[in-house]
Amino acid sequence: MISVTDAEETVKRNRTCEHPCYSKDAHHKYARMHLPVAPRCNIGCNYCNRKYDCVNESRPGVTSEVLTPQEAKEKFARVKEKIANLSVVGIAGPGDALANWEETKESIAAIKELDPDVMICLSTNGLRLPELAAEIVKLGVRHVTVTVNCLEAEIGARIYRFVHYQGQNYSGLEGSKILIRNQLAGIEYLARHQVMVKVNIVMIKDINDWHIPAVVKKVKELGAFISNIMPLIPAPGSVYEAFLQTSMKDLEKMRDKCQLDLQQMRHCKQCRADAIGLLEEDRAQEFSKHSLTKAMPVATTAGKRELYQIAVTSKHGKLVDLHFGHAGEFLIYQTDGDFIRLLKSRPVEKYCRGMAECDAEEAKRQAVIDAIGDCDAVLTMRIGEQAQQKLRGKGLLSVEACYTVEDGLRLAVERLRQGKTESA
Ligand code: CLF
Ligand code: SF4
Repeated sequence: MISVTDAEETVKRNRTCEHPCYSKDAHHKYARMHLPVAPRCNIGCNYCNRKYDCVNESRPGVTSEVLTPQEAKEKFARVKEKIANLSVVGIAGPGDALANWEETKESIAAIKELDPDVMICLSTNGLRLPELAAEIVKLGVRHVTVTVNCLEAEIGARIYRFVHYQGQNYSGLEGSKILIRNQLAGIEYLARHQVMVKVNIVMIKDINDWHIPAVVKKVKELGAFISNIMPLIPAPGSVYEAFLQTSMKDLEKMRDKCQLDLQQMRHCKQCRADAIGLLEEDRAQEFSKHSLTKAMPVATTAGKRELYQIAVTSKHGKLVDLHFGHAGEFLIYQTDGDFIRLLKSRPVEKYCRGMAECDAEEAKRQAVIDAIGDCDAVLTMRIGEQAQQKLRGKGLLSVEACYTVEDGLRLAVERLRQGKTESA
């Protein structure tokens, strides 16, 4: 049994208070950088569409560019120069960090060569932990995330389609058994060797939601430091594409319950495998391979891709999940459907506080419409006909969508282009 003093000592030694994901206090102060050097995966999660980043750590809807370890090293040098508070370099996909161990290992060595002090963080499904945990510890990695969705193979068989392990393909109960066994053994080993283990759990209604407290209890027993219960955001094209997205209310309830056993991460941004910067300010675009060779389009002249300004209603900046009238702020993006850049957030006074009051809030509605009058379109979950008409009068297109902000923005750009073609 580890004493409280020993645990505190380990936290200090590992500089966990400088890790923006492990420490809530650190997430406004310290930046992380992901190196997308791990494209392949060795299991098949039913919530995953491999056209996207690993959903165990990211939200669906974006695919990160893949770098070689050498490119990762060069990118790290560029980022380090510009972001002084960079404390962590993470490898979190786009597939599984350990399913691409050679690239992952090479990248860690390359980064350490440039900066021996930067913290290295890995995220994995845990399948290869029993064979690689000792090496991970030896490389000086002190923060590892393992996604554990269940402890029972019967549940696992409903979540994982296949497990590819040591040259063999396993499915159903057999595959899940191997995966769960390896995840738990790996967590125990890492924790015993003073690695701070974060356990991600994807909360899936009627599949594993009822079982999550047992998972948290078990991983706590094995020495996990924190758990991060994440919502299922159904990825199009995945087996679970028709499943319901986990509601934030249910998620918070589950976190409250599990908090009694283990501290809960509540500030996760489900960021991209190439995310850079503070958790709430992703600067990935600024440092992408693309940005080195192609400047952001700035003109709206013929022959160039048009750049649009779009106002988005979103609760947390991930999904288009707010009604137009319920928005207390608009996120203003600049995009050509390819490049996406968050410019600013623009606060407004909500005008709709319930059906009864809606009509009486005309002045407020007008103020909201004026506040986004410089945009080309508004992207929102729902919008009334009157508000749409008023926006049209100001030259703004209304686009309703109920998906990730990135995909919604692409759809809005398509509609804006169609509109141009139709009126030409
Ligand atoms: Fe990256 Fe993950 Fe390390 Fe953080 S992210 S590998 S632990 S450095 Fe952080 Fe992003 Fe949430 Fe991950 S906010 S998705 S928890
Ligand atoms: Fe997809 Fe990640 Fe699962 Fe692999 S571990 S199948 S990349 S969600």
